[in-house]
Amino acid sequence: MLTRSRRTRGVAAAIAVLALGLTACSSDSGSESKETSPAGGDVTSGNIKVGFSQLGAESGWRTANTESVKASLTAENGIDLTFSDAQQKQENQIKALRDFIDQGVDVIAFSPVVETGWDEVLQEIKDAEIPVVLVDRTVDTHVVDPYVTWIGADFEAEGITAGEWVVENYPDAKIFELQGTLGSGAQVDREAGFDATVGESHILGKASGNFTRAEGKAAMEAALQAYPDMNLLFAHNDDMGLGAIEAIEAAGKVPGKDIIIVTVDGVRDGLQALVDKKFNYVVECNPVFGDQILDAITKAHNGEQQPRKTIVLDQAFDQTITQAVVDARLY
Ligand code: GYE
Repeated sequence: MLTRSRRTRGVAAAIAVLALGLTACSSDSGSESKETSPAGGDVTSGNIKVGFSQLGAESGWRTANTESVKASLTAENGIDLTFSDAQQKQENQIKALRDFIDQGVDVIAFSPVVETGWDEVLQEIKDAEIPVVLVDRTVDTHVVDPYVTWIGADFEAEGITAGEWVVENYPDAKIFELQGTLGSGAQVDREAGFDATVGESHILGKASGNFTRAEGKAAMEAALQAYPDMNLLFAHNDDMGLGAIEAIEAAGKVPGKDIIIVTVDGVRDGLQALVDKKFNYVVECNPVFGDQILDAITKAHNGEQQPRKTIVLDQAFDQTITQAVVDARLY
């Protein structure tokens, strides 16, 4: 039997993100980095040793999430952090997790790039009796109780919210869907929620843009050729939608008019595109939940009870958004 962590749509279960304030962090070169104390020395005694495997740096969302994690998992907050960036490669992530086991960290936190393929390493972590805090994306594994708690967004609800807006405003839409990284929780669930809401018959075609601007642009260029009737794009994140704008303009069409654009995330550049009337609707996915990750890690280390899942609350924006809202955005 597969055990799969499914999210409920219940807003009652949702806990709003209260974490505020980002600090600037130098971007990671892609490999492991040891966070040090302000004085520059390694932080050790008394702190909780945490290995955090981030899946990559593919999007504005991911950059903001990494900044939030690094701002919260500090020596001052009782954490000795080893941070590792897997550059969207599962094999890099599995290697980082094995390194964390070898280092004897107290808690492992990670955001899995795709849902499957974790059975072996999760079992190894379990055998080493290291608690796992799952961040953002989800896993699909045979391992029983693979993690203590999961914190992330309700991706299926995000897809449904996007789909409901389309059904209400463009009931006859001919849709092209730019998918995120294939097999990731964010792709699988956003697509399921959206497709079920708008109805498969409205979807002309789909292709993955791997959650990046460059691949989103390339996939959109091909789609504009393949589906000349397309009049609405649903992109699984802002970055791919922003890449698509370039492809649409290069093809002599007007984004936001000839092709209506609906995206997920709500990073500053995405919301700016909404103010500029190039995007039409953006479903938020809030990446700033480092404080909740800190709380979950501390509780996991102390063996305290905590909810099995915490859903980060999202909202949605249309073109009535003001420049002031965009300017006040934290990420
Ligand atoms: O929407 C996208 C990022 O997993 C929620 O990953 C995250 C997604 C986010 O690349 O921009």
